Amino acid sequence: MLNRRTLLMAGSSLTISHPFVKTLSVFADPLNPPLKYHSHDPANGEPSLASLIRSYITPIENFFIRSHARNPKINATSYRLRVEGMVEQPLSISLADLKKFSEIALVATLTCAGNRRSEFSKDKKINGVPWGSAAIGNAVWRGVHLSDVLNLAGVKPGARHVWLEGLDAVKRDAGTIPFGGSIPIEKALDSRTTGAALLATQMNNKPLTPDHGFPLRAVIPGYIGARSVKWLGKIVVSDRPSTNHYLASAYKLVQAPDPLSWNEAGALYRYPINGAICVPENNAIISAGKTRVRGYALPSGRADCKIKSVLLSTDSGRTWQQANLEKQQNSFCWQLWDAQLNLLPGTKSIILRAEDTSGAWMPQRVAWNYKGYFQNGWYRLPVNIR
Ligand SMILES: Nc1nc2c(c(=O)[nH]1)N[C@H]1C(S)=C(S)[C@@H](COP(=O)(O)O)O[C@H]1N2
Ligand SMILES: [Mo]
Repeated sequence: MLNRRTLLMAGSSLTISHPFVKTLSVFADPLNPPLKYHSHDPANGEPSLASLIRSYITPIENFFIRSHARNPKINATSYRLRVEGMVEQPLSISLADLKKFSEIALVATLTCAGNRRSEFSKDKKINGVPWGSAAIGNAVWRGVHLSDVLNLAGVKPGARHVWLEGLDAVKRDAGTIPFGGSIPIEKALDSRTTGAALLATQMNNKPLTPDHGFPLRAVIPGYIGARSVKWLGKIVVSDRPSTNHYLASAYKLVQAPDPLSWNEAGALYRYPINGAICVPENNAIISAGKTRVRGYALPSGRADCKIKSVLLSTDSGRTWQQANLEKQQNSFCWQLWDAQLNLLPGTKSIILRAEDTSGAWMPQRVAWNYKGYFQNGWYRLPVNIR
């Protein structure tokens, strides 16, 4: 079978011969290169930085994929979402039933807690997908409010957390477990802010693709990507956080992988401010003079929080220049920016730091952590100025 993924596995520059088309280059569009895959089974890929920031809304082909297991095969007709636990009335909801709830569309950025992980490896090696800075994307999500579904089921007093469980089977120890996690009940019941939790059937006005969670996924604006469970099969309302590995142990900031460290550390939910320089590329050879620099910044994932300023330095942080912020600005969404810098011969790097309206800054340095999460330190782009 010839598709993008098998082609990628076979190598990057395949040409196909055909009697009528002399030679057809498969990757004819240099403006739209496919994702760079860190692994194929499961699928983990990120776009090039240059293609990442071509538009405010990230096209599906440019949207990173982070999966812990193979895509489950789901029959949309027999598919049911189960809602159980501390509810008055457990529910079993088909895709047709979902259409009876009011339809909501919202724009939200999804980012992996491991975005920029590879920068930690300069200090000490880290296991896990070696993400660059493109494990992030901004999409239009369409679906229904999680709160509407929970209110129909009737949340019992004393409920504190809402567990979300996928239909995938992740290999762990001798067997398999579903990918899952939970969010606080307050986030799950939010229906007023643009940060309201969504059960999404569509991404950029198309049905979800299998890689992004067909037929239904959670989208939890402002939270690490791991809380936006794909291939959602079950929702459990509970008085305690999920016992799923991906809430109880993984996705925590620890220095060592021992049980005490895991238990002492809190689960990660909201993501911090972050940002990256996407153009020019790493180690680019650039002529001295004016150069356009572009990238993204992400405000902390809290309501009403936006990027306030993006600052760039070409002299190791002694002086800073403001970047222009593009017009489209929404909380829970990234901010694209650009700047015209005057690069002098001998400039070694361009440094970025950003500030948001909650007062958060990207810190100068982030301490190494065992899983390599939340790398949001000043972004340093090495350049060669000729
Ligand atoms: N069921 C399931 N949901 C999942 C995952 C997964 O492996 N299985 N990965 C999570 C992680 S870690 C991230 S960052 C996002 C990535 O979403 P995307 O692949 O659509 O970009 O999905 C989350 N939801
Ligand atoms: Mo992630």
